[in-house]
Amino acid sequence: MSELSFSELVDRVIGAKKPILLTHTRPDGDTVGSCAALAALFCAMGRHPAVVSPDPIPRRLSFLSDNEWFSPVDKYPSDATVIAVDVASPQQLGGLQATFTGALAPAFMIDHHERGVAFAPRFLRADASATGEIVYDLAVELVSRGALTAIPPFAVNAIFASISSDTGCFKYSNVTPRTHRIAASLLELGAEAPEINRLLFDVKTAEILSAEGYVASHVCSTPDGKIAWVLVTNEIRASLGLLDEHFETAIDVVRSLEGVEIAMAVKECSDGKFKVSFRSTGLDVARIAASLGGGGHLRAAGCSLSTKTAEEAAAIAVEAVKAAL
Ligand SMILES: [Mn+2]
Repeated sequence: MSELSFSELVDRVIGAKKPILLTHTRPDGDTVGSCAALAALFCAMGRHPAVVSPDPIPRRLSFLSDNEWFSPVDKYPSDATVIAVDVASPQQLGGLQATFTGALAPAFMIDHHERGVAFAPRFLRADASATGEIVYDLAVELVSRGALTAIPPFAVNAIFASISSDTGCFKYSNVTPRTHRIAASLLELGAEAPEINRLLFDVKTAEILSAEGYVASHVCSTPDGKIAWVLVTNEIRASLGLLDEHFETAIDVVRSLEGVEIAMAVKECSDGKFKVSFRSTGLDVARIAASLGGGGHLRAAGCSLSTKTAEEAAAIAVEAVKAAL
């Protein structure tokens, strides 16, 4: 698959008459925020965009998705321009792969995952902290080319949300000087940063607090305390009356434990496999995840393992980490 230059990307965005934007599975603030921002840009250009997600959008992101663009569509026009946003691999389209094929196959992708797999012509900026940084560049370019008179306020907020989300509120190592410069420009454009950050990071539902409480008291670790993990099975979720989406911050709880260098969350998925997420303070976990058939970023990656139990999946992951340490 070809790699697009930035100007080719802008041409394709301007040429997209009936845009359909796709998020990745288990949608996060970057994929949802970037899609919402792009939808607002398309709308301002007189198009009628739609956003489609393979999984439900978490409630805490409803400030980005509670709008007409995210409402279900009965039938997609066969001449739609389908754009995958922040989707690193075809697997990350989940159940959408079956729908968005043939005439509806993605026309191009916009992404920042260094070890992603291109399944359509791709614009990739691996040094971008979030796909939102690319959407920001796009918005600025659309204005300078005269395709837009200004960046709509909703897009300003959605881009800010996508970047803040993927950088853990500007805390992770993926933050660059450019990330802050873009954030500064967004503030100058009126981004409601305190409220967005409060919604993304400070507000937790009772269910999420309860999930974090469970995780905090069930962290396992190697004797040296450097590798730590938590197991989240269907049985555990059912016994707590919680859903998978309530455990999204589980890995953050694990990594907050003093001395932990590699944190992992092992979660049983609906397909019976176990999804292992990795976070590290320095070790290249993208490589470890790739060796187990997954992928991701240097310090945040994941893979899916077909073991019988969560314990077996954790054991495989721990061995892979130990081998890499
Ligand atoms: Mn992202």
